Amino acid sequence: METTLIILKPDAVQRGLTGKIISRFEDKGLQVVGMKLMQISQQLAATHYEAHKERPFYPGLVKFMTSSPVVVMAIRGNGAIGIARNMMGATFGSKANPGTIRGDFGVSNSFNLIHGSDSPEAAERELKLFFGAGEVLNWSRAGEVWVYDMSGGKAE
Ligand code: D4T
Repeated sequence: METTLIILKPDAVQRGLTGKIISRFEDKGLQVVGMKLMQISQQLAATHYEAHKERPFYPGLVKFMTSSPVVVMAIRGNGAIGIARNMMGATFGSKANPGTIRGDFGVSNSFNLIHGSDSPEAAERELKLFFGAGEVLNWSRAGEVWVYDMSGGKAE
């Protein structure tokens, strides 16, 4: 099972879209194992986006991400990182396909509603940045056996 970091960005929170977006992950069958509302500090934004430090959009990106609360989520499932990225769609709503989160809920070329880790290495790093010890819970879903075929002893 993979666990990925999802951030519902300030525009998603301000536009009241968090419930709809969380429902998409739940409806898909992915498991929410961590979730909180928080305000991202300058320091945390700088660490999270350090790979983009030299990019022209970096100052605006940090300003946006620290401007208003976000919802951070840890989401788990087989292949959860790639599944979540596909559900998010292309980087900006103006280009993202209908049926994706960005494609259905946004039109901007700057505000893009959601972040998702793009690799297992990124997920591990980012989950540690946003969740402290004990904040990601290993809990059993009652309906797990109807989400995955467990007959072979592992989730398929
Ligand atoms: P994230 O990382 O937020 O899940 O988005 P993507 O993986 O789809 O996009 P990215 O890493 O290329 O960009 C990270 C972050 O920077 C913002 N951004 C990006 C921006 O404001 N202007 C730009 O031109 C680009 C390329 C949006 C997402």
